[in-house]
Amino acid sequence: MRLAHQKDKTVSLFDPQAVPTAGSYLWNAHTLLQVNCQGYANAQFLQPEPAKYASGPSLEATTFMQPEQPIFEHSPGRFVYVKDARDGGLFSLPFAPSKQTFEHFEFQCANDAIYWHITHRGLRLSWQVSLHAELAVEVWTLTISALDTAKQIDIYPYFPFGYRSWMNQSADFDSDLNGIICRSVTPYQKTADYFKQKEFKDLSFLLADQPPISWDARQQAFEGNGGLRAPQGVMQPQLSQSSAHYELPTAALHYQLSLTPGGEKTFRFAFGPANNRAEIEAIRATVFRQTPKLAKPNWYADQTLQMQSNDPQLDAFVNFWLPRQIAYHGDLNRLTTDPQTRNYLQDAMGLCYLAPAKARQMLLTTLGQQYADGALPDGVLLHANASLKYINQVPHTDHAVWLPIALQAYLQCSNDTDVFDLNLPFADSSETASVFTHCERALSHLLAARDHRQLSLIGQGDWCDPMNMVGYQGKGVSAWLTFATIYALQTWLQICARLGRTNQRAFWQQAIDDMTTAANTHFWHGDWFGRGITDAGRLFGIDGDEEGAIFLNPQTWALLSQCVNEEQQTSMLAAVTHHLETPYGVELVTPAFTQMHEDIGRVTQKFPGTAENGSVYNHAAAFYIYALYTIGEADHAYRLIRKMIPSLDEPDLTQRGQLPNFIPNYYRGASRQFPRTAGRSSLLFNTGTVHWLYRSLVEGLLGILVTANGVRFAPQPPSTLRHMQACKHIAGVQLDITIERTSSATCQQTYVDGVRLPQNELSQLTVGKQYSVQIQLPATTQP
Ligand code: CEZ
Repeated sequence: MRLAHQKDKTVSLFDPQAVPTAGSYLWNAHTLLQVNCQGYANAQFLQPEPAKYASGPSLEATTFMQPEQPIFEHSPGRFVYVKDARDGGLFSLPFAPSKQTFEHFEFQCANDAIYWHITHRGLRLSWQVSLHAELAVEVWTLTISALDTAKQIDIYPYFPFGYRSWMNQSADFDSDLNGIICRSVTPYQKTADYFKQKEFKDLSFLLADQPPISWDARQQAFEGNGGLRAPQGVMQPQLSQSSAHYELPTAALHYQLSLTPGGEKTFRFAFGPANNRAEIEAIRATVFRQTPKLAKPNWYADQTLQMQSNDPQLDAFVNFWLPRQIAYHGDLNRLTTDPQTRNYLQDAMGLCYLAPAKARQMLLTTLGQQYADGALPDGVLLHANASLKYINQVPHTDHAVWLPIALQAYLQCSNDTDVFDLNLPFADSSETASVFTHCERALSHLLAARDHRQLSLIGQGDWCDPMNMVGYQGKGVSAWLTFATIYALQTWLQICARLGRTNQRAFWQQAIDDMTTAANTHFWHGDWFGRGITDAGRLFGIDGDEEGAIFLNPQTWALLSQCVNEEQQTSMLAAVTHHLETPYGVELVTPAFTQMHEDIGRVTQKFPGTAENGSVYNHAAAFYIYALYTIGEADHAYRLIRKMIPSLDEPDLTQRGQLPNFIPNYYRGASRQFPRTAGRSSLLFNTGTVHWLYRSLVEGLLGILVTANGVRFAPQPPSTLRHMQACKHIAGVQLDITIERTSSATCQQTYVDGVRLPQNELSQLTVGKQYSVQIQLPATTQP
């Protein structure tokens, strides 16, 4: 049997031991639940800062979401022990903690639920979870049926709360609520924090729809000396009914059932946080209704690109999981209340293709927090009490780059030119100015941060957050940022042309020309561009550097900003393919750094092959894919898209450790230095990758280029593709596109409703109309 398969917007895995890290995620407006196939779970909710209601066995530092989170024996999870009363045989659902081999196992990921379907010891069991539509509550359902023989079984739902607080933690069974309630106090020391934390949901609960025959709320009483594979509690006829008094709290319930052959029994449980007991009562009343309102993440099914090609795995990912991941970013802002400005703008860019009105709001929110001197803040505050945290306390130089890029996508998807006339405030003055003026100020501010050579200063970091010591003394410059600034200005000029506002054109063009010359003079070295010049004047990221000899980003953005001649382009592409491409995509830098370089910074201290230190950092790989389409490298771009999406085939799946239901922020790189781990997924689905991939598919693969006059079609399918169909809503119209290669075409021919389009351009779109577009491309010599 295959290890995994996908159909009807679901992906399934059939062996938890082969890919133990495979998982999925569900969310509602303020809650995220990540669960892996073994049953380990990580849930967070916004109150409005992110918090947990179940934790690991030691108190965690508060931090942002981490890649490759380790799982250990007592990691939080949602489990059920099942004991055969006849012979005492014990196993656990969905796999951990007992980790037995099942006769049949299926872990199935869908949009609004995660399911396990298991057959074992004459029983059919299904374990499934959804989030409540509005509340931070997980709704779990267990269905057990006996196959051919009657069964006497004991079942023990087991939901550990973990170590909640060193100040105060306890748990007890509440027979009126019919559940275990865990109380704790989020640790604090400053008096002022008391008033902020009063409203915190410091209670956690496990509620059941039917009364158990026994229970345990004390971890140690339940586990005893048996360990989690065979806890002492389940070995006894009854659980000990112990409460936890400043002891590790847990929630274990016990039921007994007799099933006749074919007989079936269903239980429902609710798990989540609350501020007080009355709130739990109300939750109980809603959740145990006949049909509770469950969250159905909106992935904008009616707006999203739908394609059918000869690559069903790609279609399945693009038609559902990809827009779902974009939608997640738009709904939860990566579980922060101060998303990095660059992230927020790119999240808005992705949403332009699915929900332009929402993207518009995000763009305006950002501009409303701009300073009057043009600077964009390091993070966008999404809540009245939000503050800049973690990385947002470090000034970064690149935020303005993303503004015209996101605005251009917005304009293409909406045709809303009026937005540029809207008046908005600034964060630090009573002045208001139009969106257009806000943008010009942001770009002027970006340009002001250049050195005497016209190269962009890097300060304490650009796109690469941890590249914090190249320019902290005020002199170091970034090649990536220089090219990105040129590209941002070019994009802005295109927007200005579309708006018919060309008075400043000469000024911006001069900056573009000066910077292009400067970048070529100072950054080009051998066959590719260096990454930057340090405070001490060292050009790094060049051939001959023992570590960090070639970086992807400067090459990508030099291509995007058209700063290269043909010869440079050829040598750069060859260098990237040769040095950076792996079976899992293109690495960000190679060789990965193995020691601290004090003139580069913190990035060199990350473990080689992880994150920005030489992983296949998908965000940057997606920039590269997009750039490849801008220079007509269709096959090359397609090859890298395919490497970015995990496949269903065993070696790839087990090496990445992830199903094709999201794109992680990175796959381990440093493939020459650490081949064993190369390709391993970070499992973190917060990433700007998805937005750039989506844009690459719409503008590159399908070649839907919205212009001031209409749409120009310039598809770039790979040469292996003979025929494909796609439907996309964009700029207020529906495009049903057929692309096919035929030997009768010598150049691209585009027909709309049977009439050939001059220059492959459809002008004067009628909003609300559906267009049938047939595109014929010359046949290729390849298979
Ligand atoms: O965070 C991302 C940032 O969210 O890293 C990208 C950057 O462009 C994104 O805005 C590249 O640096 O070490 C750090 O501080 C890093 O900044 C990481 O936290 C990194 C992680 O991968 C989290 O997604």
